[in-house]
Formats: sequence, C-alpha cells, structure tokens
Amino acid sequence: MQYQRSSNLFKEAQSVIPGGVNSPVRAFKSVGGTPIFVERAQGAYLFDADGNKFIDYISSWGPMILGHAYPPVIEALKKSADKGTSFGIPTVLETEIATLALEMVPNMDKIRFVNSGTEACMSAVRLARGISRKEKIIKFSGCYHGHSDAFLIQAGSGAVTFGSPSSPGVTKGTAQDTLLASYNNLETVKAIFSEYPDEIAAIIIEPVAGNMGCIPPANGFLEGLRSLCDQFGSYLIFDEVMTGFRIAKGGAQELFGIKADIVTYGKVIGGGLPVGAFAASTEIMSHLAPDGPVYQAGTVSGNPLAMASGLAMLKAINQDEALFDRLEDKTKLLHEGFDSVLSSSKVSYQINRLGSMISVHFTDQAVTDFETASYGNNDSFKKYFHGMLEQGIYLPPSAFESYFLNDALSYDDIDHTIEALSLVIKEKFNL
Ligand code: KE4
Repeated sequence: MQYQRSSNLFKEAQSVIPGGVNSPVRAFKSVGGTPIFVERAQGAYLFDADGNKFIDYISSWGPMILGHAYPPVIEALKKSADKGTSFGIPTVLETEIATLALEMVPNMDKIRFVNSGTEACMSAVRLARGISRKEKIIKFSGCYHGHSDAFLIQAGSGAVTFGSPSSPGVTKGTAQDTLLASYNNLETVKAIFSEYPDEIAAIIIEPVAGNMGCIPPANGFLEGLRSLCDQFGSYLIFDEVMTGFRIAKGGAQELFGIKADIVTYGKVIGGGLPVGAFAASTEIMSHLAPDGPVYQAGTVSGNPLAMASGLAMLKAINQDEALFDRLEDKTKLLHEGFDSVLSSSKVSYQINRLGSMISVHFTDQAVTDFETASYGNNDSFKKYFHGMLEQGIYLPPSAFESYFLNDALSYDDIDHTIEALSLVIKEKFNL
C-alpha cells in the first residue's frame, strides 16, 4: 500500500492544526508512521485519500455500530438539515430521543443531552458533588472519562499513549480531589473510603474498561462498588460512553444487572454526530439547572441534526432484537481466529473481549488493570498494527484502546482479518 497523499495531507494539517489532528490518538504517536486520511466510509469499510480500502475495527471509536453511512441515519440527517441546523430553542426531536433512550436503558428517569462524552462525565461529577456537597471522587487508573481536568489523573486512551497520564495544566487543587484506585481491585477502593469516609461524592467507572484496551469487570467488582457507595453515601457513576447501547440495548446496567445512580452516554447515542448525555432518577435530576442549583448548559446541546442522527440510530437498534447476538457472534469468531493463529506462534499474547469490544495485548500476563495493561510489548504492537494496516485492516493505533466491531462486518471480512493476522505473524514476527 502507498500513503503518499495522506502523508502530504498530514504535513499540511500539521501546519495549521496542533499535531495535525483534532484528537491526539489519531496522530499515530504510539505506533509511529503517519495517519491515513479518510475520504469516505461505507458499511464496514474505510476509503483513504490514496484510494486504499480498509476493514474498519474502530467504528469511529464506537459510534458506527451499524456501519458507516447507515442509510436511515443519513436520510434523517438530510431531512433535518433542510429545516435548519440549530435554533437554541427546544425542539420535539429532543423529547423523542430522550423518551426512546429512557425506554431502552433501565433504572433512569431523566436524561440531559450535551455534546461529548467529556461533557457528560464532567456534568455527572458536578451533579454528584453538587447534591452531596462532598468534593472528592474516585476514578480508576487507566480509565478515561474525557479530557476534563478532574479526569486527567492516570487517564487511559490517548492520555496514556501520549505519555502524560497526568496532563500539565491540571492544578494540584484539582488533582487532590481525584483519588485513584486500581481497576478490578476492591481493596484499593475500600482503602480510600476508610481514609476519606465522608468526603467521596462519587465513584466514576467504565463498567467495561475500554481505554486500557478492553478489560471486563471481574466477578463481584461492580457489585462491590455498588455496596461501598451505598455504605458511604456516595454516588455510583457508570461511564457508559463506550458500553451504552453497545454491549446490550440497556448497556452495562442491563448486562450486569447493577443499578448505577448516574449514567453517562456518548458515541452510539449520537449516531456519529457530537452527542453526549447523562441520565439519572427524577430526584437526582431535580438538582440540575434550571430546576435546581447545579449548573450545566450548552449552545448546541440537543442540536436538531445531532438529535435526528441519534434518534434514527437508537430506533434502528431498538427494533433489532438480534443485533447484539450478531455482534457478539462476529467478535467471538474474530477472537477464536486470532487465538488459533497466535497460539500456534511463539508470540506472547492475551485477548480480552466482552460483547463487541475486544483487544489484543502482547504479554503473557492476564490483563486485568492499568498496570498489567502496561506490560504489553509496544514494539510487537507496532509491528502488528502496521502489518495489519498493510493488509487493509484498520485497528486502533494504540495498545490502550478497544476495538469496536460493527454490524456491517461480514463473516468474509472476519475471515480475511484472521488470514491477515496469520500473514503478519509470519512476515513481521519472523515466526
Ligand atoms: P468524548 O469527549 O471523546 O466524546 O468522550 C470521552 C470519553 C468518555 N468516556 C469514555 C469511556 C470514553 O471512551 C471516552 C472517549 N473515548 C476515546 C477512545 N478511547 C475517544 C477517542 C479520542 O479521544 O479521540
């Protein structure tokens, strides 16, 4: 494959955009090389500026669960655009998508729409702090809840591969109110509560971690967090920006049968447009402006184009009972195929998977938290990433990311991906 035009476009971009990208993970910093520039996408496929075609395993980092340019979403967008793009005045679309989203997820009475997962998580924490009048939060090393100051403390995703888990610009004052625990380790959470029994406003967690690669919760871990929050009067915030409407229609609350106090959404809920949201009980939401004193706002929150896109997406998901089984089946097939290729090689590896989230880690140790995720051999990951790219397979350009399968992937695509891995192991790993 040749990437000449992407390479030229990247140089141009770097002259006017910091790092040439509008989100760091896209810059290929942790895998080296220059990012491809996409021209269009359709179904499971990306088409870059050099005319190369790729099978897409990031699905725009989650949103494109039904495949790119999903016709009902495109249709809804075109219709909505003709009526204007933003009003800053309520529209019925917002009520429609709010009603449907609340029907699809359990245990939530009201939902507020914002413009990103970061905004949703930031607002959820402010709400928990505003109601409880407590100031500290517990997050988990390697979990990523967006780029709000309070979360950039040992964050995952781009904040890790970028080599600055605690970003400059985050003040000591902010950092002291964010306490760090280890994923899948209840003892580290109990230790924090015993030190600050009356100060923890909330625990915020990715119920399935996707920003250290994919790390499912250990048995009893989420249940343990629920009971600690009940014991100490703290709010349990499920950050379902990745898992919402992906691992089940009702997300992690449905799949694990655990009730969170506040849940944040993003990605899928916007159908590819900039949408975040946070939901809670009527009582909790009664504290949010304009009903209550906890302030939160946004010029284009509930934007009609974004709402039309998200509504079309949620309607399609809600009507397709077999969607999650299909996604699980395809991801399981990929897992088994990768397993059979890698187990017959000398490469040390782990594969983590839950639903349509999966990741490959080049280590012989089970990957259950940020520390063990960090043991992965990044040189191997680079060879794997670029080898697969050469074979027309677009994987996340970082070992600290989950793959996101979409429903447009065919079984032939999955088989082709497995064959590609077999070639890469032979050619790049000299095994
Ligand atoms: P956004 O602000 O990027 O919409 O959402 C932040 C966020 C919050 N919570 C979770 C669990 C998330 O995974 C994210 C964002 N995910 C990353 C991918 N690891 C987005 C990709 C990027 O940063 O470019």
